[in-house]
Amino acid sequence: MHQKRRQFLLQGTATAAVAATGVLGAPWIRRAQAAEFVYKLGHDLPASHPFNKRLLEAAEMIKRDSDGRLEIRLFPNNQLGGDPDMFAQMRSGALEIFASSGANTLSSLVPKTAIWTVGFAFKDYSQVFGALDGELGAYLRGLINKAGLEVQQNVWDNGFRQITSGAKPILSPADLKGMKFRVPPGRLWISLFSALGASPATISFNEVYLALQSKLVEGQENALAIIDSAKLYEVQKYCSLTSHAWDGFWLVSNRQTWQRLPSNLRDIASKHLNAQALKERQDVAALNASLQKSLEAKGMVFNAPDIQPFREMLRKSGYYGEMQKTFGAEEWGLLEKVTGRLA
Ligand code: X2X
Repeated sequence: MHQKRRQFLLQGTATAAVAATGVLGAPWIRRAQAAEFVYKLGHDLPASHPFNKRLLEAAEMIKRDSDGRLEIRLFPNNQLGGDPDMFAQMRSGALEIFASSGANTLSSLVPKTAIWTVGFAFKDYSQVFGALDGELGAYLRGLINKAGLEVQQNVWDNGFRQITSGAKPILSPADLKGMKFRVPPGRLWISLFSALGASPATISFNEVYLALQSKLVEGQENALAIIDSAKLYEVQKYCSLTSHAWDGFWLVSNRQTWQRLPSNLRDIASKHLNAQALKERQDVAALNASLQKSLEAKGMVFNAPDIQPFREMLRKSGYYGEMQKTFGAEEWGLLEKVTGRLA
């Protein structure tokens, strides 16, 4: 149908077209320009974050290579709702693609995808992507597929997470004791910050700025690229460089929705989404390495605490043993293969 319409437009003049269809006002022009498939992609990061920028580029390339047949429309910044809402929309097919942190909403359906939240597991990016582009990633994608979802191969980077606070800097676990502390929705985030002595509350990202501003919570943790792009420095004074956990995003769709696309369009979309994910990883790593200065210029005060007491506290509280049980021997083995022994 689409092909015919294009040929028709190429061959015919406007007059001929109007005569042929018998329609005045040429509404066919608009129809001819509309994509055959319009897929929404929802996520929780600010539009200025490299995540959104690289997705926009992917969307342009997908439109170009599909001859305009597939248009991916981006909805950043929780425009479509909080993460749990978007996750439900994606499962029902109302939202075609959702960028889900495994540790966040996806783990409500596929609990083991939260494994990358394990505290102080990854030491650097080579470990992170060694695991996620390798056996652990393949294993997790298998579980996501079993749950009826399609997932793009490459994980996008959210970054190593740092702790911010309002009233006092966090220099040791003692400073976290009893502190009302925001964590993303997800049981494992609660386990981690409870084990560190804080009093964690799950709050969807779109409500974090207000929750900090109104002092509903006193602190939170996120990567520098988010602290900057979501302007959390306006409502938090201190930043402790703990890199206590790494986080990323999978692009997920419900299977029927994804398979509704003809296979050549699926291939085009996956090719560009996966290639852009690799570029985004570089952007985020570079930003996280360079943002401290500009955040300091905006008034944040940084410290780099010794992380041994934090790890020690997790060990003593039995956190790693509990995690090992939660994830199971096979998954734990795949993680430790890359990170070395954690427990
Ligand atoms: O909610 C968060 O903190 C965020 C934006 O980092 C995630 O999506 C996990």
